[in-house]
Amino acid sequence: MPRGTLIVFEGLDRCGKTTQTRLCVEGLSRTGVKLAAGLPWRFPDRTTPIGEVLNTYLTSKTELGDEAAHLLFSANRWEKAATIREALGRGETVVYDRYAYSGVAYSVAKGLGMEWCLAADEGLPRPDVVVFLEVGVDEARGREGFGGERFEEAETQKRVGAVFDRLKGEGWSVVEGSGRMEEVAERVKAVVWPVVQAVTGRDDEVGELWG
Ligand code: NYM
Repeated sequence: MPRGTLIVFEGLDRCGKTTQTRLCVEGLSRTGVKLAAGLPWRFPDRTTPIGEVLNTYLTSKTELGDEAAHLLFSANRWEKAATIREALGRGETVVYDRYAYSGVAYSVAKGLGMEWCLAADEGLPRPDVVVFLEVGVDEARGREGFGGERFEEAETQKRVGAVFDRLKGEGWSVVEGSGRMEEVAERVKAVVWPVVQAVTGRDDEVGELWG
């Protein structure tokens, strides 16, 4: 059976990912693409036991060392890895708000080594497309809600953005995230739709990070 497509959205805090993942799912459901239940899915998934710990960390109710935080963010993805593969295997498309790239970007921005950070997520399902919503730090910080959680301050965001720049590669589509949300959604559709069509026509296995 043809597998589903794994679509990932990445970007800085307040870049519009949450809105655009929702609009992307709505757009895909109108086209009749078979979708996993309850999309968009997101990382961190704060509903699992590990996710609850991450939530208390992100809302500054607990402290964690940088290494421990990194491994917990990664473990939060690993506890979903089988679910993702199963959905894709049933031919369902999956849309994620953040993935392993965020894990690496935020941890390397804190000073951890790139290789060490990459290792924890090695072997996770590889996205077919990474939509990176590009919004300048100055624009993001002016958006409602910026500053509510740990890391939401300009200097950290600039460092995170610099690591994302190093991660951009094959399979990434950088989409200009400023402008009206409908315009951004059209730009997203222009990069996502051809990938969904291409994957639907193939009968291959889902790949693995960091291949
Ligand atoms: N974050 C997210 C990490 O530091 N590492 C990760 O692996 C992931 C997935 O969590 N500031 C950070 C980035 C965000 C925060 O994300 C929560 P969101 O999309 O605001 O819920």
